[in-house]
Amino acid sequence: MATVRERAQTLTKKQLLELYRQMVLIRRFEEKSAEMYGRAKIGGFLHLYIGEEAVAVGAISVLEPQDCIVSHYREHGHALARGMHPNVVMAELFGKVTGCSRGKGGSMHLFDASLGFYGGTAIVGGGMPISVGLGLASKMREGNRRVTLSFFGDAAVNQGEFHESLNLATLWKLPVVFACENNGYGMGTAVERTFAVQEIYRLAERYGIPSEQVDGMDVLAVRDRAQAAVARARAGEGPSFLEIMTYRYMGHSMADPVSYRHRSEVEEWRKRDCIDGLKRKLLTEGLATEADLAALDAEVDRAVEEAVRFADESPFPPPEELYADVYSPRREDAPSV
Ligand SMILES: Cc1ncc(C[n+]2csc(CCOP(=O)(O)OP(=O)(O)O)c2C)c(N)n1
Ligand SMILES: [Mg+2]
Repeated sequence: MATVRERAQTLTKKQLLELYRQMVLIRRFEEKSAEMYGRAKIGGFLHLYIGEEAVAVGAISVLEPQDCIVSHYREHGHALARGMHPNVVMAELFGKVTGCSRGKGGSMHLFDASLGFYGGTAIVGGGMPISVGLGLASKMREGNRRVTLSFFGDAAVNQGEFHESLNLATLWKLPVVFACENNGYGMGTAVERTFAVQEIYRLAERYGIPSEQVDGMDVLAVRDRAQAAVARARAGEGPSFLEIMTYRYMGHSMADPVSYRHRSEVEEWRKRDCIDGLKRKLLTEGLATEADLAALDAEVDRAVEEAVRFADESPFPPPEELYADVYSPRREDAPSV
């Protein structure tokens, strides 16, 4: 097994600590969001990413500023890893006007085109065709300079869009990296109970897409495989498919009593926790000290507290904003039937 030092040959100490900081930020942010939900500061649905941090952080760490990300409704971690400010994310969860969608999107609709962050969508599988569109635009206008990283859950694979998107992305050799976050469940239904073929990446192989399974609890493994996939896309070699094996420690949403799995299963996965794992490796290989990591932990705690203060003190959108940014075609533009 390669050491962190060998695997991360191209990473500086600063970069390794940044991967750690981002994973801790997502973890603390999500824990605080759960607390704020309990205090009714956040309404509607809330889907937490706790346990899956290495996926977002590892994969997004290889993107360039011009690249695009398309995510699903469990997307706070992707937005934070892309550099969306925690204040802005928390404000959106609180429904405040200082949020990225001016408080009218909420948890499932984080969006910021200036970061190349194209949602946040509540529709399972709905992001994949958008990724293909972004990929087509990049190919036609920019010679594949802009790569799209498309995140979706295991359950999205059973949607029609999955097949349509993979087909067109291969046919047109688009610069899209499909990142399937296989966390073992679609709501309360285990993957074993829904898939005829258990290894999801094999489905993508049928479309001629280079596909592989990746350890989603190891941020460096995710980064490594994402790097290869992004390089292929940028070189005009077309899409790749990563089945990233991960696990959510919490329920599907805050409303989920999690009666479909045993606690011992969660405990087993926690033994391979991505933050603990990186921390252990950094310390044992002398790449960081306890003090380095404690300083980052404290910095993150302050940032999350500040995000809550910012969100709490921000105003709700004013009533006159109700119809702002609502798309409605004018009657004369509507197609005649
Ligand atoms: C088209 C569509 N069908 C059904 C739902 C209801 N639904 C919400 S989440 C979910 C499960 C998705 O699981 P997965 O894609 O594995 O993502 P995870 O929650 O595990 O991250 C379903 C079926 C939906 N939002 N959209
Ligand atoms: Mg899932």
